[in-house]
Amino acid sequence: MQKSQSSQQIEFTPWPLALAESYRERGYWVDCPLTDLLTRAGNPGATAIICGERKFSYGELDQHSSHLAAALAERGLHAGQTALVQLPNIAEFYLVFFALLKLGVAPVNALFSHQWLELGAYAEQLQPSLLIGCSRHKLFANGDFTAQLQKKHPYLHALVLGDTEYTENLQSLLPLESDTGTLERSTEVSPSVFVPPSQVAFFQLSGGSTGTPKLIPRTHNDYDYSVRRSAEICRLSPATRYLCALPAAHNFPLSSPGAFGVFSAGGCVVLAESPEPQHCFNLIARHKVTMAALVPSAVALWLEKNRAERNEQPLASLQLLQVGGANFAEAMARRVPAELGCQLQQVFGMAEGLVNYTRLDDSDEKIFTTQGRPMSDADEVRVLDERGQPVATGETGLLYTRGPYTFRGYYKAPEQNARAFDRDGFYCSGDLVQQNADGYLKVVGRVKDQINRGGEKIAAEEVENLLLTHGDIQQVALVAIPDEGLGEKSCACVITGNAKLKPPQLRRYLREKGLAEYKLPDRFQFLSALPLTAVGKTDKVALRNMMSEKKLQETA
Ligand code: OOB
Repeated sequence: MQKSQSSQQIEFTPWPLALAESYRERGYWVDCPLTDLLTRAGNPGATAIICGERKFSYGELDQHSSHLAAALAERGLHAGQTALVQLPNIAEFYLVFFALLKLGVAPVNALFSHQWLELGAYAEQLQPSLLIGCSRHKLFANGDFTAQLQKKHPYLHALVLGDTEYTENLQSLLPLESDTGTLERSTEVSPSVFVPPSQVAFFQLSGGSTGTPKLIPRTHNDYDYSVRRSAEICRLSPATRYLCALPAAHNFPLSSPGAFGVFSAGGCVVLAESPEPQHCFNLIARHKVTMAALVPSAVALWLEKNRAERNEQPLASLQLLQVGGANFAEAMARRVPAELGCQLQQVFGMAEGLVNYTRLDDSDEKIFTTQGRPMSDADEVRVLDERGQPVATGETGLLYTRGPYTFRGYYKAPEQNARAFDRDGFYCSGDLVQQNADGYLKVVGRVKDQINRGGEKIAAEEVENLLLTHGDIQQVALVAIPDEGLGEKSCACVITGNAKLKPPQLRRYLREKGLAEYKLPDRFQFLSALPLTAVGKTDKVALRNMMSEKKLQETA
């Protein structure tokens, strides 16, 4: 049985042998499964997760996840399969994640804001054997979506957690704890041995710039290294109390250093439902949170709330605030230590791999004016012009990178991969950056056709393609418009023959197509023609300028 399971490996683009060997020799890859994170700090009694009124120790998390792995194995799930998981920021997110890692089933963790279009697209690509959702989400409030997916994927097992007592729901799948016989049996299952750490552990989600959302295979070795190194840079320890307020599945709160980094150091993850300031301030004060990670738009809300609190000191325990995911204005960066009384760390990362940090002992100037430098000495960064030539130090160019935790290819996407990587295997992130002489990066723009809406990424093409299926729309282009709160919002520039077409109709249309709410255009602009480039493509630069200069009468 063991043999046939290990032979079933999930497809991914491996690193070239010579590089892989050097990553091992230099100690970046240590061939440990990610599940080791739960026991690495060696204190099973310590609290790993606080979720509302519930607490889970490392021992419990380890045991619960082993039980779930065993229960799933009893249902026929095995290494080499994949799972589609969508859970909010609750302890079960990690419990399920570790159970699947132990079993060797590679999950994609969809964001809780995703709807059936996104989940359907992931299922289409992955052909998962398991679906885990939560009835708090409208997709799982009744059985329709699950039934629909099962019709397409007849071998799909489904597990939907109830809204209130999540773990109790899981217990129905798990052997009872009082049943020691079962306990022994389930702990015997240590399925992680089936998956070599050089193989895929799970899939990260790409922010995307194409029509369909892309999946990023992450191996145990590469992810474990990024987690270990990040935890080291951020000086995590058993005393760390980390507030997870961004969506738990996102690469930033998962591994930069995120919850996984905290687990590796034996600290505690305090789960927040959202970055909403009042909710977070209460959690910080109550649980003496020492560290948090936010996107810039949330920092703005925290600063505002903090000003209003005046004499209260809800953030007294907070030592470090990490900010990343989107452009962070220098003026706001300077306000973080001055007003929130904690240190700032800028983080520029991507689900595909490379993560840059300002270091804790960097000068204020560096911390306020750069997005940090690569976490690893083995990260190779090139800043190139449009002809692929290196630009001079400090000049603007496209960011290309490869390294021990930067992926080598999207899952089953050869055409996309041919465009995303150069001949040397460097991944082009689509970001325009400047690199100083000491390796620090500033993000100054992007060439990828993506809108960064407060850290949530929207692939223009995905929304455009959907709008083009509407009978009244002849042409469309989705562009970013500046927004004070979110940094950017989206504007759909539409050409239609139907003068009566209104934005609410179009938003409803997109919603009915199952598109996530954050991808619905914030504004619609009806035009008589789209500006074109010399070669006849839509000139998005010109369009963006037109929209942001508000030269046109707003129509939504
Ligand atoms: C993080 O990951 P993704 O995959 O959601 O988005 C990556 C993209 C980058 O290519 C860049 O365009 C943008 O988000 N970005 C930033 C930024 N951090 C990310 N743009 C400007 N300044 C920054 N500090 O967003 C992510 C993953 C791990 C850690 C942190 C962020």
